[in-house]
Amino acid sequence: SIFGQNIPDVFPTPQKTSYTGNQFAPEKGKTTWKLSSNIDPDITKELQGLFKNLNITIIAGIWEESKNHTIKSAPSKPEGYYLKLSGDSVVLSGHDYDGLYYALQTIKQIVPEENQPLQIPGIEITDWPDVPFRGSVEGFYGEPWSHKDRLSQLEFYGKHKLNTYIYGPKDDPFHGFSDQWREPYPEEKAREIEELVKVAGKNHVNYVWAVHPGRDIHWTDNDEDGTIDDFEACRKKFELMYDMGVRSFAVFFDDISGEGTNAKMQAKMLNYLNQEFVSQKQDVTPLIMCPTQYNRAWSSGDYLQILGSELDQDIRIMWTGNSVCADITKESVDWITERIQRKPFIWWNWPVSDYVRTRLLLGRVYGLDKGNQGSLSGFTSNPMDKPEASKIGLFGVADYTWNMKDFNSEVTWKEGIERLFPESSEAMITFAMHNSDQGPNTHNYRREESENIRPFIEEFMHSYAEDGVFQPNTYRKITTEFQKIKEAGATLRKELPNSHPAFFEETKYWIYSFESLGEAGTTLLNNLRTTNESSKTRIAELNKMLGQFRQMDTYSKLQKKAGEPDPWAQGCVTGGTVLTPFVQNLFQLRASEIHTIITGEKPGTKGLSEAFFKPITNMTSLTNLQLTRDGKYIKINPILEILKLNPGDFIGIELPEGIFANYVHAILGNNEVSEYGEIQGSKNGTDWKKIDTRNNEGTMQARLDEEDKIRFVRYINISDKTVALKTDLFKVDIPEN
Ligand code: LTM
Repeated sequence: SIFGQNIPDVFPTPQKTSYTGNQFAPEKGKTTWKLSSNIDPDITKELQGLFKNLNITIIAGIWEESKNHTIKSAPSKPEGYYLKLSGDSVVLSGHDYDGLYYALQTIKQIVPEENQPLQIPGIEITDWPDVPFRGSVEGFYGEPWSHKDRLSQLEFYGKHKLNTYIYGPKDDPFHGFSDQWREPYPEEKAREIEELVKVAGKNHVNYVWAVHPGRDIHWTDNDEDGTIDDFEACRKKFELMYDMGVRSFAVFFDDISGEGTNAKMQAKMLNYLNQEFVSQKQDVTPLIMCPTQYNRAWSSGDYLQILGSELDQDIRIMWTGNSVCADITKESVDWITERIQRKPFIWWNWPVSDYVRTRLLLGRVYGLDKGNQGSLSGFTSNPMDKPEASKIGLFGVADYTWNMKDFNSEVTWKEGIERLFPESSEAMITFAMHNSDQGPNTHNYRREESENIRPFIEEFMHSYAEDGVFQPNTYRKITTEFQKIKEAGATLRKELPNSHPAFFEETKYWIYSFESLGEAGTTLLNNLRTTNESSKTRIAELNKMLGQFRQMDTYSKLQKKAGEPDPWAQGCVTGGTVLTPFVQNLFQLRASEIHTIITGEKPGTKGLSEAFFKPITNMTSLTNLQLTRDGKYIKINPILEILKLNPGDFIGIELPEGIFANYVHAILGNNEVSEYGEIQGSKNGTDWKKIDTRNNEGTMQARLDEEDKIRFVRYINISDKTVALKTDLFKVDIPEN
């Protein structure tokens, strides 16, 4: 509340806002309209809807500074606008069409339609964006967004002053991650694109169509007409897209090898398209290209310098930062700017989750340097395959790219959720704060998760594991959080199917699972309370908890998409960084404690789901290793690619406390595997001993004595050479009791 007025905040945050301290309630009457002749009829219509039958003057239009008008003109910056609300008038002055449209979007936040009778705050805003092109690049692997999804995105972008949507889903064959890039779209898809272009235009969004020719491109001129045939094929495809209404184009060369990666030829091709297509058309915006070396970790030789010096100056070059998935620091922006001799166009790989598909990335936008103001030609975020869920992140991207200096990561994140889910924002905040981290991943890009409770959980586990005690305050804090999670899950399960069916469809198994996690945590913590209930009751309670926890596995199985080939990509994980491991670990401690008290025996294995068995490796590229439990077999899910193990590299399995391996069986490819490496076992994960295996053609197996108490089993490369292997099978047997 400012000056006692309830003025809603505007997002993205305007560059300059001042309040006059007055609030006006115009009387009913005849509205006076002073609209410039070049105003868009859609904008007129919306203004008429907002300010009808009021004794007030509405002045709106696109004014240039030179034309000495009585009102203050808009800032002379593209997309800028000036807005003034006072007792007798409302002024909207756009620097250009986009500016006027954005003035209207701001007014709609300040004077919401439902706010009747109309109260107008005294306010003056001068506003413009920091980054010229802001939005998303649909550039992920996996199922592309649907037509309906995209329409909803475009509307969202318009409202939040995002002006760019780059169309480049890896799995659209006509975009071209295959040899079909040259071909026209089938009729139905073409009609859809035409509609998208129109809707984008209405929302002041540039629909940028990207081609991805590099997997199958040849720098040859077979018809000997003096032009490389594929330059011409690409120009022709652009012509087809132009006829469908597209006016912005990009060419991607990411994730390719071979002939297509040649920087000189890429530059030649882009310049050709610039001269023979863009310049010829007059109404096409400057080209955007994604290089093959699109991040610093992958850059080598003079590739980037060649692009920098040879690409026409108006062609924009995309850049993901210091690595594939990275924060966008000022230092990394300066590094690339120098090489490509122009401001980079950022392709931010967040909240994309194609490399961690079991996770939802719903956290806040951070890691983007405020010092990048004025240093970027564009900024697009690569989102999740879940478009509705991606809007939480995109809201933050809109705020950062519009006004960096006033960007507040935490405030924006909360505000985005409150606006997107007004009916259930509290539950959604709880859900989002525990579903934000990628988990261990090949790109080593991590986001914070469960920060509100992490320190308490760490303290609790530390003192409970060490001494079997815990602080009552810590206990209460964690218990309250699990109850909150349970309730949040239940609220979202009930409300979202009606209020946000599309979001719910994308995330329902995570939501169900979140509720089960809340229940399991609550039951388990309850089990620790100090009462004199019998151990029987305690065991019944632990069994109940196990049921709740197993429910999460069931949801995960339901989430597995039919046909998804990669085991690591299947299923859903919720609270995967802090909460789920906490419940797993605490259960293990508690179960063995109670079991021992009652029977004096070692704990059984029957109740333990695969979540209690862990893959182990020291290979950073393999942090996605997953296990499956099938009765007495614990198996590493096979990896499709050939794995290269350097000297000392290992992969294996860790069993829970009190459970010991009695057999190991590995099929890893060829004889080389047993020649250069061996299977080892360990009681504690630190001291390892060779296991004498029977070896044959890459198969290695041995029976183990349970008395040896081997809880860790691994295959390790003990040679000084790199060993290539295929993980067809790596399994450990445990006793089934
Ligand atoms: O990042 C780029 C330029 N290319 C691909 C994307 O298609 C993919 O979505 C991300 C994240 O996995 N990584 C890439 O390498």
